[in-house]
Amino acid sequence: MDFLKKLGIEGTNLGTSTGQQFLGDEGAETISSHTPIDGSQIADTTVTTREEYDKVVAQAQEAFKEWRMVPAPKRGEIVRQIGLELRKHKEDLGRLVTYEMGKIYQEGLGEVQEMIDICDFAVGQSRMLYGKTMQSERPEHRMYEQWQPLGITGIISAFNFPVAVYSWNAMIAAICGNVMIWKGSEKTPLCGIAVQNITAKVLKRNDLPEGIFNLVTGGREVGEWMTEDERLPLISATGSIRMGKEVAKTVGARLGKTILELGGNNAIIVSENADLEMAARATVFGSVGTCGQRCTSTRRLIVHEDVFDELKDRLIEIYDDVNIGNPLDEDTLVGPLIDEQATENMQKALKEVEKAGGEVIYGGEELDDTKLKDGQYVRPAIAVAENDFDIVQEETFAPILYLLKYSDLDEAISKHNGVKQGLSSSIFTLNIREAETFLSARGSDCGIANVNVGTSGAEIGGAFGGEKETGGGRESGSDAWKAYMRRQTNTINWSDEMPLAQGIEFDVD
Ligand code: UN1
Repeated sequence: MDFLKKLGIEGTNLGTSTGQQFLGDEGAETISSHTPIDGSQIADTTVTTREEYDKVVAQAQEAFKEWRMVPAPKRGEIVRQIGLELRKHKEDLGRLVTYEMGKIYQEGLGEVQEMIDICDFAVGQSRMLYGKTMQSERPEHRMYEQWQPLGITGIISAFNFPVAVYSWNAMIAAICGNVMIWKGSEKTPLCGIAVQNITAKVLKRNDLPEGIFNLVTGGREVGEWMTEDERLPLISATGSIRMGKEVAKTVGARLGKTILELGGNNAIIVSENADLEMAARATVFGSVGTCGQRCTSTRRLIVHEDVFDELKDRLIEIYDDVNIGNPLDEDTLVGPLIDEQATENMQKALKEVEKAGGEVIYGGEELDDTKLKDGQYVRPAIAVAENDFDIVQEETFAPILYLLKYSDLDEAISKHNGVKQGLSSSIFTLNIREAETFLSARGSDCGIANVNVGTSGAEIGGAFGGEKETGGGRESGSDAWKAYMRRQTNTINWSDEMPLAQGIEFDVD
């Protein structure tokens, strides 16, 4: 396959890299990457050994000594070149994302576009690592703060956004002066290698040292080496709440820093004052896009009783028109789930809704006729449910949309906030009082709250992340860069006296 070759993917790939070269021998333990499109094997990747891991950390520590002293705008210039390389490889990398992860090609391209966008953002940010100046209470003293890099940033990313989430972290961390160790998902190792090949080209061209952008490959064990490792002051982890709690505990025990971007249970409130057609379209993208495997996917639709039936019927109409199949085909809107386990989880969830007293009113079945060999194709499901069903309280990584009914806005907001997660949220209404209430302190409790915009598909310019069990971290735009740096407060005395703060007299003569 041409695009694999162009991205430097071979039959067996080395899964450990210090930036410009890959480590290891081809006899090492490997993991196989299978495409969810038809279950066939794409290529193998070696798993990082402990010895290789320690080599990577040592190399990263060395690189940090040099990289931290490169002026931030010059670091931005390297990220600018990475953005240009990504533009050149957009189609090939987008295709690999589709091939290895299963999202449709349009979304694969969108993911690479997010990488390009964050590169552009980071280039600008590299000239804007601003610190404040303060007025000292002492005469002829100057006070200011400056931001310094932390060191090695450990990045643990998930299968569903195998390249974009890495770059939100890596490009911002890089202009801040950090070096990276990245462990992607075991389900998408080739995406990591392809991105590593792209950044390596830029590093080589600029005579930069090994060890700025590093890659390790493996499962839980490799992740634990990172979270336990005091040489990694910051761990940014994306994944399940269960995983995030473990990361928080381990990194917290050594007083390291974390950025956690964990599960969501995102809802849209649709008021009787909504433009229902807009609400329906946003809901469908949010619930069936990426086959329901975004952390921002719309899982709950909280609909006013006056428009409940109308919206339900319209949704079923649109769902009926959605093409499910090979994500590389242009007219497909829903590709496969990542693996068999995901299909099982979906089936289990649907059974639980019925057991709790809800009703699956549309879809949910496995599509054997669409099955390309072992691809996991399912029809997205709609279920009428109650917010307090155990299964509705959980994030099932599959295209299931729970319909909930409400009669007044306070009730809708209370249902909306009545889950443990707090990532993304939205309201569809043309009524300004409802919109502003939703955005107010008594409204949505999520990190992202939108009006007449769905829950998924955030732009990179905003800070991305959520509250409660979503983990509290913020990545990507706004001032998320601050989490990758340490704040240093500086006081300079340029007088010929030694006055103390708070007017304390301490005469030593
Ligand atoms: C994720 O699912 O982990 O807002 C990230 C969105 C995308 C990112 C999702 N820009 O849906």
